[in-house]
Parts: sequence; structure tokens; C-alpha cells
Amino acid sequence: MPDNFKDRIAAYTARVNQGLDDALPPASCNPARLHDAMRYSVLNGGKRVRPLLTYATGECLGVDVELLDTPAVAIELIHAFSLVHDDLPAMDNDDLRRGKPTVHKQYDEATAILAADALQPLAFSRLASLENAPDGAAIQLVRLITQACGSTGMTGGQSIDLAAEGAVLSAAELEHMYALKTGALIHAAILSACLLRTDLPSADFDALDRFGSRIGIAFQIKDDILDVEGETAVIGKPVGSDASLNKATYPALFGMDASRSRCDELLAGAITELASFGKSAAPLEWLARFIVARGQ
Ligand code: GRG
Repeated sequence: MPDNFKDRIAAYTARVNQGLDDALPPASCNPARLHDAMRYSVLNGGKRVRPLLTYATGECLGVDVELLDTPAVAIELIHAFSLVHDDLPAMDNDDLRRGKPTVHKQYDEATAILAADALQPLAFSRLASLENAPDGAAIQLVRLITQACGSTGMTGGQSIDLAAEGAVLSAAELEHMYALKTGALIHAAILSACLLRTDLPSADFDALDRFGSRIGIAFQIKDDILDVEGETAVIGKPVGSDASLNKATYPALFGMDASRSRCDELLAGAITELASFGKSAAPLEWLARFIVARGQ
């Protein structure tokens, strides 16, 4: 593999895409429309940032890449599930995702709901079938990832987000919502690689935990910034949809300058957490910088 993490991204992306393709039932398998919609929702693009964070953390900690494939695939399946639900008329009612029609537009609403419903158990069945891992790792991964997507993680964050439309939140309240809605799964992508190193010193775990918290919130603030000043052709969804839904976002509540400075502050804090890992954390630093610079 190339020395530079940026040049290894294509190989990691191909690796997770292959894992996703293998995990998903063929579109020809009955019920074919459901399986076709599941494949469309997962394989229709996407940056694969969460799997890349798992691979980069694994590189940082010297975890065998073959062990990282299963959590990387499972987390991306859950991410795809969340995007399908997020786009539904009852949620953000979006027509475009990754530059293509959203799943309920391409198929129909019932198929989109069912496709998303089927992606989540698929993710957990992959985790439960994890092979050659340290004793207890599969169950720990299931616990980590169920917590990240449950009512005290992503689903809870989405609920707060929907309830907050038109509301005035403090920065702490807004960041709490971001930590759940978006940060929890990003955080879990990092911690899943940590769970595969059973001898990891707790100080190292804690540093990566704090790195994950910061970068997860920065990811959502950057997403908000792109919703204001991005280009549809680059971000793959309409610009300005947060404002049209009267969403409580960082730019809406605190302005664009404060949003950019908070992103930079979170990035700097996240990078500080990597100091004790030396050069082995270069891939994580690269990804953290990418998360904050993307779309520019
Ligand atoms: C999935 C358990 C579960 C519940 C659903 C709908 C929902 C509850 C949560 C929505 C969470 C959500 C969609 C948050 C937004 C996160 C976000 C900024 C997504 C965009 O991620 P990118 O930019 O997308 O990584 P790509 O297309 O690159 O994969």
C-alpha cells in the first residue's frame, strides 16, 4: 500500500465497497424490489468517511485490517439506513441524496422504510458473525454500536433535531444534539477499532474517545456550513434545505463566522488528542482535516 494515507483511501474504499456488496443480498433475490432498494441506498456513492475512520484508527493501533472490515461494513450499513430515514417525507423530506433521487423517490415510501429497516439487522448480523477476533469483541462491538444508534445516540439526536425546528438553542444544547445525531456513529467508528486491541492502555482509549467526540461535532457543523455555501453538484443534495425547514443549526443560530471558528477549534482540539500516538496517527489527522475542509 502507498505510504500516504490519502493514496490508500481508494484501496480502503474499494475494500469496504466490496464488503458491502458481499453483505447485501443480490437484487435478483426475492423480494427483489426490496433488495434492489437496499443495494441502491448503500452502493449509490458516499464518501465512506466512517469506515475510513475505522481503518485509520486501526492503522494507528496496529489492528489487523481484516478484523476492521466487519465493523466498517456494519457502521456504513447503519449510516445508509439513517440517511434513508432522514430523507423520508416524515423527516427532512429530501428528493436528492448523493446527487441521485432519494430512495423513496426512486422506489416508493413503503419500500424505502422497509429497505432501511432491513439494513439495520443486516449490520448487526454481520457483527455477530465476526470471526478471528479477540474473545468478547463481537458482543462489545454490538453494545457500542447499538448504543450509538439508539435513543441515547443517533435516534435520540434525530428526535431532538426534529423537535428543535424553529427553536433557539444554546451552543451547548445544539452541540449535544450534534453529538448524538451525527457524532455518535462517527465516534463508534473510531472506538470500534479500539475494541479490537484488547491490550489498549486506557489513556490511549480515552484520547481517541475525546478525538472522536470533537470530530463528530465538527463533522455536523461543517455539514451545516455546506448546506449554506456548498454547491449541489459537490454535496449531492440541495443547498439551503436546513433554512427552508427552519432547522436549528450552528450557522442559523450563531452565524457563519462562529461556525467556521468552532469547527477550527474542534479540529485543533481533536488533533491535540493524537499527540501521544506520534506518526501512527497521521491517517486520523488527515481524515480530521478532510472532515473540516471538505467541499471547499
Ligand atoms: C438509523 C438507528 C437509526 C435511526 C434513524 C433518521 C435518523 C434516525 C437519524 C438521522 C441521523 C442523520 C442522517 C444525521 C446526519 C448525519 C450526516 C451529516 C450525514 C451525512 O453524512 P456523509 O456526509 O454522507 O458522510 P455520505 O453520503 O458521504 O455517506
